[in-house]
Amino acid sequence: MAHIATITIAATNKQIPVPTGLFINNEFVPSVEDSPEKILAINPATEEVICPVVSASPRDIDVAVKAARQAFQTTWGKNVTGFERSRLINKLADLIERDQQELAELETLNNGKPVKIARDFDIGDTIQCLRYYAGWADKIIGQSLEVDNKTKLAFTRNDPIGVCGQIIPWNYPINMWAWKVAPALAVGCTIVMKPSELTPLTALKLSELVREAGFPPGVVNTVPSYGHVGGAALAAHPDVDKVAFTGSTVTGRKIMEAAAKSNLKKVSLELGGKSPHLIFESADLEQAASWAALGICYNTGQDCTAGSRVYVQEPIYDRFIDLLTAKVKATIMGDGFDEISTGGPIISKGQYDRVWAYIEAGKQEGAKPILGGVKRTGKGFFVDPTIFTDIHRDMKIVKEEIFGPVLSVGKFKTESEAISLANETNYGLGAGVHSSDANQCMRVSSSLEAGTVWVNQYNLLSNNVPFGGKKQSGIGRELGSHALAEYTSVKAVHWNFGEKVD
Ligand code: TXE
Repeated sequence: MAHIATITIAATNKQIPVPTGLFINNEFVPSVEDSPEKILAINPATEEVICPVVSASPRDIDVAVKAARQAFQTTWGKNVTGFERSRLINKLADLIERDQQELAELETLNNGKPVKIARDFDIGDTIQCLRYYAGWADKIIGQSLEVDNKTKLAFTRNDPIGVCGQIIPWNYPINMWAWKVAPALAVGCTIVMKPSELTPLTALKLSELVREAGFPPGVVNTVPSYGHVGGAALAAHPDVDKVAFTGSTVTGRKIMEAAAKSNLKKVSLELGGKSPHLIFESADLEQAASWAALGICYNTGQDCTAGSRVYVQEPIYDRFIDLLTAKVKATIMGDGFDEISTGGPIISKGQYDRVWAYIEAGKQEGAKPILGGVKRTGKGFFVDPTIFTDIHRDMKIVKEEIFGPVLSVGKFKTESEAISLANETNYGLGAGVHSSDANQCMRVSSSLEAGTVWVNQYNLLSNNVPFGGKKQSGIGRELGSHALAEYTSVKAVHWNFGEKVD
């Protein structure tokens, strides 16, 4: 197979060359296997195949890990200054900014999200994320600690942890790439990145930019592969020092197990959620309805912090439902190349079937669909936003992550009831509170069991603010200075400048 596919974007009639090999040591190479597996990249809006891509086997993963190890020990790791790491990461951000339109169109083709959203939000945030961590690269500092004033001093160094396996999902392919790559590069780690088999194209395109930016060979390696093949091999690899993962809780568990059974590599996991959104009677209802609609419709609900459970205080319930329904109705799930689309299709046939199984379960278990819940005909994995009322805590749609635009709305009487409904989940990723009573916002936000709480807004993140989950939503934190700790290993040096022993 040639290692470049020329892809035509029908909507713009543009041709984009996309590498389709494995990116190892700054080259796009074939698999070491005689007859390698292939991944078919698909456009979820049309169900058409975009192009085949090489899928890494466990032996390919081993080659990539060796390249990353070699780079860590020679050109990167402790052999490069923070100033140089910063310069290269900034250069990469500049190149992504230069190519943002092309990257956005490729993201839309393979993921389905609207081009404008891909460019202005996903890629805009990616550029900022890289620049944020470029700023940290020359500020990785340790501590100097008093042990015994006269004869002893200890100090700490935050060493790069080493070779990092990074396994990312398909809902924000470029964004998740940046969240993982930027802090790892900033501290001096080398990377073997496995993008999702559903969305391998932009990670490969970004790899070209890594090379153009001037990173030494082996610092970033990209190995598209199926999860149970390349992902599992990476998680179990004895020479990978850390694995960072975003995806389902089920897979997160497997990754932790593989890490434990192999070399006890460090693990960070950003997993699923069933995030609650509490609307109190003093809230600005128009605003609360807008944020709640965005909470479930953004990225077609394929969002780990999707606000998929909304609980409304009884006196305002009817009015809120009317406002919410109107806002959700205004969302248009369409082809991402169509200017009027505010959301795209579901990523794949598998995920589409999964979302529909939940909608059917909701109906069967007695929840009332007040919007959506009807299948479209025609091509593309489109699901219109669906709102269920008359829900009960034991229903599947209330308990499990759906990962589609499917919202459950319930009622509560008191603040304490709202908090206990919100926390009634194994997950703990995000939560929202809407109220104009500041004391109530403070009380409720401190009682919510979630890694992120939004007050009078929802789903907005910032590269300098940590993000991650409690309970079964994950381990560790991404973004902010917290992410640096995920990629470093603290070394304590005890120094004796006076004490003698006999
Ligand atoms: O996820 P997987 P799937 C949730 C969401 C969704 C469900 C299933 O609820 O409906 O997961 O989606 C790689 N060892 N989220 O099946 O399997 C895989 O190749 C190592 C939440 O797509 O977790 C991909 O790169 N890696 C979420 C990545 O894991 C493995 C985002 C994610 O796939 C592997 C996506 C294995 N054994 C789904 N098996 C979020 N938190 O944002 C798979 N992978």
